[in-house]
Amino acid sequence: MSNMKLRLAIQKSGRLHDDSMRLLKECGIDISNGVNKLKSEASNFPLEVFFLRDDDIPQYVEDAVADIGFVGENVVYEKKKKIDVVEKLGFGKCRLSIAISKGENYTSAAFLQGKRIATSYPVLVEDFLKANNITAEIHEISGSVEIAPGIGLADAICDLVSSGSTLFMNGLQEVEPILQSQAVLVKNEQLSPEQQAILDKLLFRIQSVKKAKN
Ligand code: PRT
Ligand code: ZN
Repeated sequence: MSNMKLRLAIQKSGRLHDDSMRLLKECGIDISNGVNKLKSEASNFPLEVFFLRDDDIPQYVEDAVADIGFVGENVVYEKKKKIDVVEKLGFGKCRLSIAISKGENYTSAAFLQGKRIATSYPVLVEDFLKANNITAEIHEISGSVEIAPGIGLADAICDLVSSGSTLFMNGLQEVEPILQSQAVLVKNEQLSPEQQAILDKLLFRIQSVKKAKN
């Protein structure tokens, strides 16, 4: 028997962490999750888990520092790394949407022509604008995007939405979802047959867990 382990990258802390750990547990995989640990090994499955910032996961998987990762589709498609999306995981559901001030009237994407849009997702917003033949100014900001219109920094924002209450509390209305997102399993494009065999076992368990929930 080989002692090869598949290396999985998951979010260290944040919205996807607990659900990622729970999914592994439901797959019958035991991982000790020491606080402040960078990595951990499963005791009963050939898996090593790396705890990382979600934004870094696509790069680590492309570079084969990790073989697979659990990460939001929003991050996968924003980063445009050469990795494969293998399986939807059913948690971390949200949408990336354009939002504008409550009083304003949005009838189509043409509303955005010549406007300033604040976002942490410049690549996905640019794709959306191009697809709609619109020219607008994108202001990339890393957090608290929803306050941008209120302080005069932007005419519109593009941010993740789940319940909608953040938008509501900031006097904004969601007008255009541009991407539906959830956590997915991604993999490096060049797994060895041995690594792929371990992944297939993991996928079989993940699919069983998903089926049991339906
Ligand atoms: O530290 P690290 O870089 O790893 O974490 P992070 O702060 O970048 O990400 P984190 O933990 O906030 O989110 C991780 C992932 O969770 C995202 O990339 C999405 O794939 C997913 N996800 C699901 C969400 C949400 N739902 C969500 N609602 N990520 C963020 N939000 C934020 C949103 O940005 C806005 O500020 O929640 C607010 C809106 O929520 P509602 O319910 O008020 O609409
Ligand atoms: Zn992040």
